[in-house]
Amino acid sequence: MPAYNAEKTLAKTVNDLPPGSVDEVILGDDCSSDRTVEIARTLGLTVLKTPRNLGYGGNQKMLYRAALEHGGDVIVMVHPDWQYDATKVPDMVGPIAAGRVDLMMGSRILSGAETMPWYKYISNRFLTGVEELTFGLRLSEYHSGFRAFSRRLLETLPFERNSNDFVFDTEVLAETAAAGFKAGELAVPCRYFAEASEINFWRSTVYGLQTLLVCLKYRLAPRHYKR
Ligand SMILES: Nc1nc2c(ncn2[C@@H]2O[C@H](COP(=O)(O)OP(=O)(O)OP(=O)(O)O)[C@@H](O)[C@H]2O)c(=O)[nH]1
Ligand SMILES: [Mg+2]
Repeated sequence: MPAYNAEKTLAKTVNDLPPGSVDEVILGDDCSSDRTVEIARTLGLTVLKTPRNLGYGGNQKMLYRAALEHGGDVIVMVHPDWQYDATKVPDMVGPIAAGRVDLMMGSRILSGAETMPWYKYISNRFLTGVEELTFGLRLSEYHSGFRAFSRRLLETLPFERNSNDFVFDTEVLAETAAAGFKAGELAVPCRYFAEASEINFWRSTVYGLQTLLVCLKYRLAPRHYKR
């Protein structure tokens, strides 16, 4: 769980994990200014802290490194903002554990995206269209904050090279496509409320433009996304 000021929603997200569905929950704290770390310790999570505020991508790099070191076979990433229905973790892990795919995406679009604000829905659909034409992973959305990876995939992708910002998530999918891994998806209901959606319009726009740049770069020179 890549966390940044998640004190209000962390416990709810952790409590949604079906008992016995995961061996370890690792929380990466990117220098939150609230009680995220205290709450995570109370909940019994493994807590890692970034040395300084690295950003969402930098936080994930630290987490995937740790998940591999700790011996994870299937590694699940879910935002601790209670936006995605974390009761679905076993359904996300299943197809990977069975060896059918190496990446699973929790799709808000497949579940109807009813609560998604209209401007997010439209930009998600547009960017996903461009990404599908570029990467061809056959996904209904490329922007989910609920993902699962096989160990093999994380060991193969050169994710350490990626951005420390939000576009990290897009680069992971570009690398997944470049390496020829198969992806699958699951309909995952989502919730929108203040604490679950704090990225402002400007940062969303920057993320959108950076995503388009990744697509362009992939078209021109896919080797950038290969190990
Ligand atoms: N390191 C870091 N992480 C952040 C920051 N802002 C948000 N995050 C993380 O990024 C996740 C996504 O941010 P949100 O504000 O939930 O984004 P959103 O508007 O819900 O975007 P969607 O989930 O795509 O609809 C959060 O759950 C945090 O884990 C930040 O400034 N720094
Ligand atoms: Mg969110």
